Amino acid sequence: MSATARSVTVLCGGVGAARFLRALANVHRVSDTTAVINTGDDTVLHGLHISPDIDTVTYTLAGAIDPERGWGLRGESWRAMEALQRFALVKPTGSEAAPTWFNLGDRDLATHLYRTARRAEGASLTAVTAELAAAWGLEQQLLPMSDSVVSTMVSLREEAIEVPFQEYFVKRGHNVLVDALRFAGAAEAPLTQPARSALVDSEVVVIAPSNPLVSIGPIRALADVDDLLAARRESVVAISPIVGGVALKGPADRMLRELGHEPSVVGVARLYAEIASTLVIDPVDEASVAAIEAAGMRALVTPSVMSEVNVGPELARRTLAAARR
Ligand code: FO1
Repeated sequence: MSATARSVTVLCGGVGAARFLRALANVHRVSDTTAVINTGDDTVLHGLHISPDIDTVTYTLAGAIDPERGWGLRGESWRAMEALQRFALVKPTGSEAAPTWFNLGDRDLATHLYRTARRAEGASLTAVTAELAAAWGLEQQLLPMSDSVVSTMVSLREEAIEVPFQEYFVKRGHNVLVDALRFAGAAEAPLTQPARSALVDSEVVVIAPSNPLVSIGPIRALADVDDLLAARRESVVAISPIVGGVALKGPADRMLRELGHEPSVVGVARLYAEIASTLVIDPVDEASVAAIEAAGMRALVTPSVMSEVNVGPELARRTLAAARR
């Protein structure tokens, strides 16, 4: 499947993007929907290739996500993780074996086993992601942003070290001050051909309500992406993940502040003004419309908190309409 004049492409992080794609399925053909998904969060643990944002999107669209956590599978068991605890006492100092700070459910492990085995056979991440989506019966085209390794690295102020994203987010509970971000490998990582086609040929591009710095940032750091989006800016619409100065999920508000951005819809508009024409904001932020326009974007005011009943499909419908105006 390739992008067509009727298709919609969504730039995605994890939970917020997954919920938007689920809502979009009510108002747009799923077979004409492409998700280009951040892989800067990917990690290797136990020798397994784990792609958290791809899996969050896949499980959510399949109706299999754990709704409270927003990651992993619903009704999951944790026998493998419990069994790993046995080795904690015998593990030599300095060994990285059997980490238990990153929780992999028993059935979720099957996804990582399959991805890792297929990668070892030489399959690209794009191919494996499509196979996993097909296994869950999905019709959307799910694409990793690149087949090359890109790693989001986070500089921690107090410890004065740089760590891979999951060591910041999960190991430290994103509870520490951040100094800087780096997307290692991004400058040399090409967009895949299907991802490029999705960005160039689709009718509409939506930037999902994901963290602009660590979810959308790695996608934008790939060569050409900002230029491709800027060239079609009129049909690119972003949905703010910040509502009333607070992140819908995760540490985006704190991270924006710590990295010198305003943790508000206006701060989000300043980050996206060069690549998107419209910012979708919740009525809570209506007073910021003039400031968003001053930052160079139109504002579309519509309820955007998708955990509230019936909000998602109307948000999706109005977002598409804004891109087509
Ligand atoms: N997030 C956590 O806060 N703790 C975990 O133990 C954890 C495990 C995990 C396993 C598989 C997976 O696909 C995601 C997982 N996540 C976990 C979520 C994930 O690491 C983050 O939410 C994203 O990387 C941020 O987008």
